[in-house]
Amino acid sequence: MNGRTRPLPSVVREFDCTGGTIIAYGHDTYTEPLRTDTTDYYQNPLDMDGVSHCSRDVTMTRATIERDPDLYRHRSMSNVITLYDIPSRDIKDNAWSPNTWKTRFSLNYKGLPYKTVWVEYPDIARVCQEIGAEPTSTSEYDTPKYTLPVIYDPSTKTVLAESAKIARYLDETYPDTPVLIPRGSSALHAAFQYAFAQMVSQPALPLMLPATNNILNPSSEAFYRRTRESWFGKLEDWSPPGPIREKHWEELRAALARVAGWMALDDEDKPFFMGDTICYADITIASILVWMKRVLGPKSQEWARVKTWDGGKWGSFMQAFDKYEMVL
Ligand SMILES: N[C@@H](CCC(=O)N[C@@H](CS)C(=O)NCC(=O)O)C(=O)O
Repeated sequence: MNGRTRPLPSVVREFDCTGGTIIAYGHDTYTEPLRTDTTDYYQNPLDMDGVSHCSRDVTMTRATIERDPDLYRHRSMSNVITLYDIPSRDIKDNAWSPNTWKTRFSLNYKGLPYKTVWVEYPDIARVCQEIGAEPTSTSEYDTPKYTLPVIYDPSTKTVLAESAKIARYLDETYPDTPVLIPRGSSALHAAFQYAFAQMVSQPALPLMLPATNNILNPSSEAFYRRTRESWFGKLEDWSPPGPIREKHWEELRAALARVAGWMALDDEDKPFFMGDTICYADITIASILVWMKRVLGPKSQEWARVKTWDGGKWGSFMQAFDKYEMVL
């Protein structure tokens, strides 16, 4: 074993599966030699080959568990859910994708342990077919379209694609965890998902897709550029700095203001969609916002601007998600 290592502290040892064994499918690999410059990197007990399979997440995991051990009451050594997600070349813990964050936030909010398998864009269809995940839609070429997130839950031997279906599955399968979609609100949630996608996700695309392309690994970057440019032309021309980009920001600001207005209808001060408790509609919003924060940069001027909108609502909204913003 090269590099300085030490065993995981006992609290994390119970989560060896969450301690950072990250398998990379695809053309780019994420295995990296153990870091020697910090004691915050721990030897993953599953690593027998002298290489740490990306232990970057352990620090955050350990801190989070120590802060809030109840989050992980469903822990077990081997029977954990696998979340299939798309990696990045320079986001701190890889995770950036808004749709997969819906499932990641859902799992984190429920305190269900899981491990992440990273899949590059060109490999998504093959990996989904190999593990038996259904396509989620039909592509522009009338072929089945496979997307992430996908989960595999070994305790029920279930493979499931599509973030909202996964949320419903998690609620049904783990009824003693915090509820994502309260009973009786499935229809409202579905309507909200649709409205939010049209109203907020769509105007975010020209601002966010070119920036997203820049944080992908080479094989995904080439795939993303080719597929997205077939929709609207060269990515760099989608939202160039200046009046066009300002107009896009204004559209997004107005869309989020409308959502803030909906949320204030019951009570000006309620932080979340259904009051004081997070539900899946909030997770949907947080997943778009975390994408913006991570891809534009948590310290970027653009993200700073979003946080101030609606009297600072979105900044404090995202602060409430800090403790669920982890990558296992
Ligand atoms: N409705 C799906 C959408 C999932 C989705 O579009 N995922 C993107 C990543 S953010 C994807 O896998 N795209 C594959 C591709 O573009 O080929 C869900 O919510 O799960």
